[in-house]
Amino acid sequence: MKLLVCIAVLVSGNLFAAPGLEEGNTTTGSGQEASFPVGPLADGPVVVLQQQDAQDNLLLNPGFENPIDESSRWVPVNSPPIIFERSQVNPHSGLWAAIVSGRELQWHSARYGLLFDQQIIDGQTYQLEMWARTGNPEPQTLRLLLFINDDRESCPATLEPGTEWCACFDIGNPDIACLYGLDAGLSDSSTWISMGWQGKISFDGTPAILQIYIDTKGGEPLTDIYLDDVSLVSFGDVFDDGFE
Ligand SMILES: [Ca+2]
Repeated sequence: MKLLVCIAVLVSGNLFAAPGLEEGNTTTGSGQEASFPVGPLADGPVVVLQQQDAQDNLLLNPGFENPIDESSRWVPVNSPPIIFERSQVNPHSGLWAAIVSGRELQWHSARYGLLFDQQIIDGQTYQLEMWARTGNPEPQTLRLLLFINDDRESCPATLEPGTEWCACFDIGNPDIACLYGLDAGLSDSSTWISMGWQGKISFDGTPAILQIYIDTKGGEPLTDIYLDDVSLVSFGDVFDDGFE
């Protein structure tokens, strides 16, 4: 079993050795959720993972306490008009949060590119959490999303447990990418909410884009989005535990 696991890791690792794995080339206007078909709800069993199995947070500058500079894995989509910067207005923790402003469409946000550091291994289990709030006093729904552009051209028949919906659409050239709704919650300008998901991240072929982000459900008003305390931890290949 050890040998099999090692082979799986090596093969998966090669996914990220290919050239052209550029993050952030999603400057397309076709990604509005309003026109998405909504896939089936996941109804499988939920695997409850123990925190002590988790490794450290894989994400850089997760609380935005350091400047957003050229080393940042966050990509503002689209910029302009999107502005992604730090803010000291009511952070969730520490002195700083991040703010996405200038949104003109629902899908306008800042996305964390997970391919930069080659940390996601195909088929392994991860736990994701983001804290967020809106910039408006009236409550609005925020959505936690996983965006994958690989060889898949339609939603999987069975969604990973905990995934609320899937939508695949043409991002141009033509090229089909899929968006997965991981969590959602009501927020307003004074209410930070935690959105999270845990499950297996899998690819069909080599992913060209692998991003996590938060946007708003519905249209106007297109509120600013504040982000803070983002984490992604790996649980590895949980189904091999205890069999080695
Ligand atoms: Ca912070």
